[in-house]
Amino acid sequence: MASKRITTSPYPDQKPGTSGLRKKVPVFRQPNYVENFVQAILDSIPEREGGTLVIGGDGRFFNREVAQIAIKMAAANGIGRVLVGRDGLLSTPAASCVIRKHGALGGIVLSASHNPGGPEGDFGIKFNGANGGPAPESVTDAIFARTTAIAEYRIADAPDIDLGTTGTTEVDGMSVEVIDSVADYAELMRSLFDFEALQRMFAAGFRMRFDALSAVTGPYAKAILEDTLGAAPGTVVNGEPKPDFGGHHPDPNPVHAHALFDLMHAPDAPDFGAASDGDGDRNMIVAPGLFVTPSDSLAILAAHAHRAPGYAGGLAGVARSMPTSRAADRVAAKLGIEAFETPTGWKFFGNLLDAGRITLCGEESAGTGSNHVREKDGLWAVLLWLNILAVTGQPAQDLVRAHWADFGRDYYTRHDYEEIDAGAAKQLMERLRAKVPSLPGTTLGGLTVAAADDFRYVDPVDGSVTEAQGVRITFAEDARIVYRLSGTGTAGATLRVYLERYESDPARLEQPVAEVLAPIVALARDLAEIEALTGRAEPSVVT
Ligand code: VG1
Ligand code: CO
Repeated sequence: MASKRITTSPYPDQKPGTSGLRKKVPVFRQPNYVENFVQAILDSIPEREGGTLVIGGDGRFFNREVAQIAIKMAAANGIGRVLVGRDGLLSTPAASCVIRKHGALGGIVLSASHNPGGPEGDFGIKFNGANGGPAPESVTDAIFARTTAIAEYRIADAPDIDLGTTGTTEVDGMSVEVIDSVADYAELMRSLFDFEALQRMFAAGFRMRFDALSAVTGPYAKAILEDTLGAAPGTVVNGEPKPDFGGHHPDPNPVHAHALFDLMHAPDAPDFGAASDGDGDRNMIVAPGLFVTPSDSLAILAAHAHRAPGYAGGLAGVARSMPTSRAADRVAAKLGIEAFETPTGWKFFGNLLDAGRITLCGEESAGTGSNHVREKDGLWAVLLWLNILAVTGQPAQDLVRAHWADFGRDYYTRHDYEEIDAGAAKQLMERLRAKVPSLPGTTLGGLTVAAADDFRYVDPVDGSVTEAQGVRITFAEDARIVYRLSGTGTAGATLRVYLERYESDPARLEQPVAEVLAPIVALARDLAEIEALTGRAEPSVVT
């Protein structure tokens, strides 16, 4: 074992955000940068002596190198056992599953999720605790504080381990098990879903396309959909994880997963289309000719979850992030269960899940999950959809339309202004916040403001308060605008504007989304003075 001094500590320049530390690869490759952060994580794990640590990532560029460093540092810091996915691969939900199943102290998850990879792309390191979920703010704050104070790190003087073969070896007296990345996760999925019903559905000719976007979900989707459930070979495309995701942006939305989107809108579309992101925690669902918004998907899954064995007892409650449409709330009201509204980011769901207050949760950014792990879970959402389709025998597009007929439709879109000047973004939000108190009761662009605030969350379980989570303006006409700044970007700032309008008139459920929302889009631009302050007349991404 060796102690090495950190002579120059380039980290930190910023607190890790809701999804851990995300930076450009060249930043992570600075001397001591990774080591500083990993040592700070290890220092903040209480009673780590002899405990188990899980290590794995989404396979992006630099994943293997950081996995080797983390293993050697775990050995030098008294960890008793490391479980690492083969080739250093673990999807984020699989890492959560492995942490929980094996009673680990936590896990180090290497991913920048939906951000592009490669030598000039993004990298990320996140710490998940013993419940399998992202560390709460108290822990990430402690990690951050530690990075500014440590002067040395501990690392084993040992050769790299062979990550390519499953089996157990030792590093400086610590046991390292290279595990099959898929096995524990697949077993968990089998316990939740009616695999036989799914096998019958595929045997009867059900066709689907799963686009893994050359990211981590490929091996999971192939093993479960093709090898276990009998989906036709070739169902999973871009199924080989690549360090640069084949040059793609592994973000499952109609813009970045346009190949799938186009296929599902073609005349001979398969029965169901799905995609997942870099680290496998997000999902995109497309029915033939119909994109299912993530907000609708959460609501539809909540309405039908009881059809899958894992949820046959019904749901305790549902939660959605604040910018997610209110579609899930309508389902909760009908089911007579609690509905919660949390800040953006998965860690806020953890307390509600741990306390048994909710069973399902989700975000407009294509994350959906349940109490089976403590992360959002892309493939899980796809399997729940498939289970519902198998039980109801209904085509996916009919299921969506039936849902709108029952509950009304939440027309929804998100406009992202990426890589804008950070100062301008801050100013824009400050000006909006200053306007908020005077808005209620005023009429803007023909709509009357019913309420306006900067979202403040009081955790119903532990009472902790999280301030300034986004400016939301609701209108008497059942419309809403939300503004917030991204916490996961790695260059400049990203402004996200979330726009929605509810419609319950049965004759108005099939309008073009852009048309329905056009007045609200225009109003949102004016109100925040987006062009004047950022110089952008148009968003860079519309989903
Ligand atoms: C984005 C999404 C948010 C999600 C987060 C992490 O955050 O909006 O809903 O939880 O990414 O997802 P932000 O702060 O950039 O808006 V993942 O799949 O990147 O871990
Ligand atoms: Co992700």
